[in-house]
Amino acid sequence: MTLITVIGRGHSGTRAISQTLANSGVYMGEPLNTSWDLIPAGEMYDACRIFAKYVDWTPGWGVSPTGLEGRSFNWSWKRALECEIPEAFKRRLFSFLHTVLESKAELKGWKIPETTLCFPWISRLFPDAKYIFWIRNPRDCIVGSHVTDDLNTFGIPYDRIYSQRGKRALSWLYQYNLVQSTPKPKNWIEVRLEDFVLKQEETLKRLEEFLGIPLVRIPVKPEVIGRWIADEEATDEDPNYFPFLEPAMREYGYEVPKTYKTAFHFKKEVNYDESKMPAVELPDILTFKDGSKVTEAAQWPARRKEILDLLSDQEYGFMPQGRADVKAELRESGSAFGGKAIREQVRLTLSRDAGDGVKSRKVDVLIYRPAKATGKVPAFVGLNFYGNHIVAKDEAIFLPDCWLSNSDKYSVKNGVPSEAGRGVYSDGWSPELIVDNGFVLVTACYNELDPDYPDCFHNGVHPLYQDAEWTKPAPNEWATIGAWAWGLSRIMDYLETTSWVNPKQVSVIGHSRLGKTALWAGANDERFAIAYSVQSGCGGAALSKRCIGETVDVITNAFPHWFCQNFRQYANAEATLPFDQHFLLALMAPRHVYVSSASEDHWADPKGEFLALAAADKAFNLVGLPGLGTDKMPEPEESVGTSNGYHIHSGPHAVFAVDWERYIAFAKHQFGLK
Ligand code: GTR
Repeated sequence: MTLITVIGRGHSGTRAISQTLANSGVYMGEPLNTSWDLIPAGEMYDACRIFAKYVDWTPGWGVSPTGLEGRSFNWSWKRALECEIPEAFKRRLFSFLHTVLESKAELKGWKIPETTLCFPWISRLFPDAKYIFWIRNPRDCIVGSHVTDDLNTFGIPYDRIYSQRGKRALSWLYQYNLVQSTPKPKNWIEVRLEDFVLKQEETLKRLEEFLGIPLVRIPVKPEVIGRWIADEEATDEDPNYFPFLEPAMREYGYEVPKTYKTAFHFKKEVNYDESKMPAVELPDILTFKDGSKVTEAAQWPARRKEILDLLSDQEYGFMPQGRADVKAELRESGSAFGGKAIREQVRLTLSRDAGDGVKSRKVDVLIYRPAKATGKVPAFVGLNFYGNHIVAKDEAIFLPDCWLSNSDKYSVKNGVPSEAGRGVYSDGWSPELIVDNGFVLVTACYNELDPDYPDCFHNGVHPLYQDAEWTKPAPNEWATIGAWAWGLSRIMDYLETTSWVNPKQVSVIGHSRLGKTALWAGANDERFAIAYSVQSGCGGAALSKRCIGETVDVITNAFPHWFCQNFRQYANAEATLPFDQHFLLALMAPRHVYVSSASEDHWADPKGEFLALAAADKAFNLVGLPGLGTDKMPEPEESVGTSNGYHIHSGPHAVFAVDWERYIAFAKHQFGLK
């Protein structure tokens, strides 16, 4: 029996060799489509996604115009090459190939373009097969669309690139690199489509020798070669050449252009002009799904649940079900701020068994609590961007060891933090002010919970809820904002066990994307007494339907991992949103919510943030609270509100001590503290 495997990225012209094989008496399985592909391919795709869970990748540091520097092509297949092939993979692959595998034919084989997405395991499972590696000039491959264009579809992370063809080219490169990084099977031949078409006789002779069978000559069309030359759809943003293809092209003897143009940048025009704003009609917080009206406080829990389910389903994804174990270990403690505070550094280990063994993730939490406090005191809990050491100039704080993005301001180079970052954002966290006012500050770096880049949900806390069969998120499964918010709740689990936090007086707070996170944490976890949104903007406090500043389209393209997939359907279709962000703020009723904006932060649409909070009053009023109590936006530096609060500082997208003074005053007021 001879088994023949054709491998080659989609659009390599593998149809030509499959047809040749099929016409030469090789059984290729069934049913086959017109490209001689085995169908349906669902099981094969899922098999590829299981392989992808064994691929490691770190994002690059920014985008450069050439598309080379700053970009990461560093996928690592070490784990995939060394691990035992998972049963879940084998089951899916064998089920996809069953007609071929069960056939008694003397000559059989298959062609699956997606083989190049899991080649190391295919070659290990079929070491004796004859492998035909089909190559084609990548410039021709990327002119047309293919199911593998966006590697994310198959669970493989990559540097964001907005160009469609850029995505395709990266996918080409990935598949090529993966094949190159795999030990070659003993029966291996490489064939260029160009040679098959232009030098058919010579090429088929080589193939006949390799396979040991005669092959029929099928008609070939020379015009399929160099089709990029007539490519009229090429633009600067979607060209048919990318410089990162060069090494592979040289290796296979394809000519590399001397000059080329690429435009990687995503220049999306956003609107800041209210006169150009679409008409905004806000869905009513107090109307049930079935159209009936919510008229009394007793109905609020039911309506609240409907809203929470709606936002889970359509925007942030549902939080996972089932408890995770939280273990706390005190790593360090000492005195800080001249004896006014006790500093504690606690490592939380979050663990869970999703059905295939316990997985865990650690989170290093920094705590400052008032030294003179007797009994349990209120607390602020919030995630930080660059590590706990940025919060205070305190030598004792451990530098973070999680993934970090590069930043000059926070002194992170090539992902490594440095001493110079200590206390860089102490104004924005104001730990001493917090402690002086009798509050505890609790913080951790958000990347510990889920590194802030699109990784197809393989890292961070998501795997705690994925078993060996998990292949891809459902369209309404939790995403990265969900993971961060979930982590805040786990920190809350820990705080409830301490002797020094009053669990009824814990506020959750966050800036920008972490402000979105704080609101979502408060919405899901009713233990948080107050949620503070600081310049959270689109997907946070700001109304999406206004389309001022950042929009659903922009945010879901730039940060596809923050929201669940369902949210993307509202990109450029905000009018069809069955909710807006006032629903999110309303979820804090009957508790409290505080929104703060910045006058120069047009990207976050300060007015849209204020209007959402004002519109949420309906829910608070229903349960007998005054809420914000005004729909007149205050001037900068003026605070408004009663049971909810709002202020806008004059200045940029940032947090200052003067903001903290207001947050603290608001919490004291709500908690009846002096
Ligand atoms: C921006 C993003 C905003 C905001 C901000 C931040 O790039 O567009 O939604 O969240 O990042 O988190 O600093």
